[in-house]
Amino acid sequence: MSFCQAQLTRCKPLWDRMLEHRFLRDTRDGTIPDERFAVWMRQDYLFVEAAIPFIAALIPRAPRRHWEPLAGVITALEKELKLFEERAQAVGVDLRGAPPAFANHAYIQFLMATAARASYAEAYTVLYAAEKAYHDSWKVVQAGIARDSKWYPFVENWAGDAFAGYVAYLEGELDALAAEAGEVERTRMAEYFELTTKYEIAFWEMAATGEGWPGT
Ligand code: MP5
Repeated sequence: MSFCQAQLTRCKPLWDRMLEHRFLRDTRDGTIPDERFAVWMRQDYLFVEAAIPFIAALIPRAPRRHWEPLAGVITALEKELKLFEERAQAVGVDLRGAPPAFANHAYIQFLMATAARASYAEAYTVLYAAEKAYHDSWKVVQAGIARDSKWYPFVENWAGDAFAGYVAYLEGELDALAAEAGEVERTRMAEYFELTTKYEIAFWEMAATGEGWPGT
């Protein structure tokens, strides 16, 4: 079994928890309150912005064949920020209206620490897990959301065919990196996959419960 398939099988209980999250269900069913969705918009805008330096930091350590695709990821992220800005304008949300929530702050720090300290294959594992998580999560939403929902452009972005192709590409490349890695590094890659999945769950939970910091 390939590395990615092995991780998705091993982490299936966690992955299913993510896909069954009430934030996704309520968005799919059209019952999500606008203010709840706005929390996710504000927070994910900050996350996507932070993903740009994460990707940029990987380029100098990437194999030559990854330079152009990673540069393309940065272009796609800039386009995504514009999608957030367009939707925010349309529904009257201030994308700079709140600082990063606890889970978002932690996830962003995790990205930065991974870029700085982990091996390239480990960092690429985080990239794959986060992109695969979003593709699968928005597929859940796509299965029931009204085509004329004001949130549909987000569904199209992550659940669409272009993104599916990108995730499939990442999967093939990560499998190749895992095949070249030694046993110790492969074990760490598996840990990064699981940790990223947990951050994704924490992110949906934050979107569903609010932007505050625990205990404050
Ligand atoms: C992604 C995202 C997908 N936007 N937010 C979280 C919390 N996880 C994953 O990444 P991208 O780079 O926006 O496609």
